[in-house]
Amino acid sequence: MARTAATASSKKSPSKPSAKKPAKAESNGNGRMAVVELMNAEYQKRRKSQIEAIKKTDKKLLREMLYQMVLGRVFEEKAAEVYRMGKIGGFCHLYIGQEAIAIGSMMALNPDDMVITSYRDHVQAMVKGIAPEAVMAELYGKEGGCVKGKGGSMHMFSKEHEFFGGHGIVGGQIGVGTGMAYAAKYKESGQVTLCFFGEAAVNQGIFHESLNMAQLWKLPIIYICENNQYGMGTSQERAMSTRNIAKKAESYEMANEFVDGMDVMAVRDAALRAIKRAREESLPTLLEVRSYRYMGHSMSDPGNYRTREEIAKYQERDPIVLFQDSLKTAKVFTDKDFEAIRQEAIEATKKAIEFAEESPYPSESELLSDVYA
Ligand SMILES: Cc1ncc(C[n+]2csc(CCOP(=O)(O)OP(=O)(O)O)c2C)c(N)n1
Ligand SMILES: [Mg+2]
Repeated sequence: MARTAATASSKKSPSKPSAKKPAKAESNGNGRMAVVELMNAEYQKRRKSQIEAIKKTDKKLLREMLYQMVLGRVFEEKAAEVYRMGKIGGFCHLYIGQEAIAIGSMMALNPDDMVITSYRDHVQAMVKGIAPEAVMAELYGKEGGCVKGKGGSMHMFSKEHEFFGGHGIVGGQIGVGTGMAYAAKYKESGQVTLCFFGEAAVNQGIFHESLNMAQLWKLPIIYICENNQYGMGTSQERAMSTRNIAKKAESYEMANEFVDGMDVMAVRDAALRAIKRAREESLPTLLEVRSYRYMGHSMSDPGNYRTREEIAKYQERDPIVLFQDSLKTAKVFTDKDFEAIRQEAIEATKKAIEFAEESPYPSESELLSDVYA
């Protein structure tokens, strides 16, 4: 099991629950800075292995992985811009900074494998094959969206692409995803399920109930906890008695791994191991993938629970910058290639915006179709 110094659980003695006001960002800042310093040092040690992994991976696949990461970033930066212009209404949760998790894990799947996630779903939807046009039009609430403009940001979905949402109830998708894996096993379809959720969902009963059943019934599922360290404005250390989420799987005798979510090749390696376990032995895995959310919880988050310095510190180990650095050192791509990939992503995003702008709003006759109550 891959472990890092940064996962060591806190030595703090249990303290009485206090009714005092939440700690200010400044006062818990030092501990958080120490964690990122440790992760940086750990990554530097591991960098050689990332380069080795790159050398063993097909160049075309590496290009596609980088393209999808850059597309996710450029697409969401544009989504934030048009949101501020009032073109997108309702909630909008961005994935900026977490791209290595979706790309590293999902690009290790077969096309007919299944994916389910939370409301932070735009990038996962695109990696699963839903066109950027259909995702952007969905954000705009337009007819050309992947669910005809009736789902919006939180509810991307496509049966054709085996992408089962986009869920707004924290942890809700863990139960549904477990059911999907049960169905795949029952029907002997050979499909593997990837089920993403945030670290705050781990405190819910459904996480524990689902993991217990998945191990008991030997389900082909990979639970991916995207630990971006915050659940809305609450940091993990204020809400969870242990920092070590991967270890929780051991209560159910389930395979588990801690992964650096800023390192796309490390995520891919861990995902490949878990997918093999699911496909060949029909066994579940819990992956805790540690990353960091650069943006607010949603577009309406003022972000006064953390400092700018903390965000900047994590951005020093940006997953796209780290990947490009290693690709360059391994002499796979040059700065010119990186620029071409970026331009391609900008172009795809431009097309998506044009499509969304031109697409009509759903007609009134659509109001009650596909609605179940
Ligand atoms: C059952 C439930 N409780 C509370 C909420 C309100 N809520 C929405 S997002 C969120 C935080 C979730 O954080 P996390 O699981 O870490 O995911 P992240 O947003 O960081 O991706 C909360 C409490 C909800 N949507 N559903
Ligand atoms: Mg979180």
